[in-house]
Amino acid sequence: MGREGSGATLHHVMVAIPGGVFTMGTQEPEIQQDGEGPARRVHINSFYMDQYEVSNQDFERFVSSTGYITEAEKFGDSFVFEGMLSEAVKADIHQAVAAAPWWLPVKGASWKHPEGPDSSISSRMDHPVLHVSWNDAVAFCTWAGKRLPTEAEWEYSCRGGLENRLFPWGNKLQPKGQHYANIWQGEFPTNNTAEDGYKGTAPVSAFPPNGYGLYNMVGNAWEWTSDWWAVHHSPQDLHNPKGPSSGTDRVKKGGSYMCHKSYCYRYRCAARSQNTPDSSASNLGFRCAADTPGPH
Ligand SMILES: [Ca+2]
Ligand SMILES: [Ca+2]
Repeated sequence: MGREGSGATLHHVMVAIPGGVFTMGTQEPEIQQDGEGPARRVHINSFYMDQYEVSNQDFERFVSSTGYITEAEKFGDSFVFEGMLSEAVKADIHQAVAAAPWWLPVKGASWKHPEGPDSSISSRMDHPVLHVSWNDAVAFCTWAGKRLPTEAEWEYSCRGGLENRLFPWGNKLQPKGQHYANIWQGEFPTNNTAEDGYKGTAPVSAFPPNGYGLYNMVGNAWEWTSDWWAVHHSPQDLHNPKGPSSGTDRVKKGGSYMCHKSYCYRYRCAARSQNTPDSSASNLGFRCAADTPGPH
């Protein structure tokens, strides 16, 4: 574990997750409308999980070998957090999301240009890839001989062998004053003090791993899962659940560097949120799972 998977082989690193039974969701939901409850006992077969979020370097390898074009590139824009934009880019934008005015649609924003055309990933190759839609994430995982994790597999992985804890490492946000995840310190959305060391994304190998050796399950970038979104959970679906058979949105887990307890207390294992499968944004990425490790 640790940093041995640096450089071109980062995406090789998967962890064998032992099968078992765990408590999925919570009886004490912090965000009721997200369907965090009820707590239910769920059986999970053994599988493999990427140790890290998929990085820019990983995604570049995929694009250079396949010529893949992401949905954000096809649409010509993607959502970027206002606090990360240059004045020049901001001056050009006249619409925002009414309920979340800090999200701006930026022309030319994509995985290669996370804050628009005047930005680049060259100093962030080991950071999580952003601006990838659910469809893009599926394309990457398929190419790598892998697949997206189900929500249940993701949450089981997040918990790292601990039962009924808020975070992958326990119930205390900062044991011994140490930062365990890349989230937001300060006042959202106006003042990001970056006490954890990162105003935006961090390298995918930053911060201590959880009990399964997985990094940044909460915080850094949100992560897509394979499930359709619903807030009511079937009491029958307790063995390797795959979620509803249809829907309009896909489940994302873990929160991001933009999450603060005051408005987005979603950097908890039981927390969940959703986006349409063609959505992309400057805080949303993914990691892959597999029944056996992928060939790449
Ligand atoms: Ca941070
Ligand atoms: Ca994450």
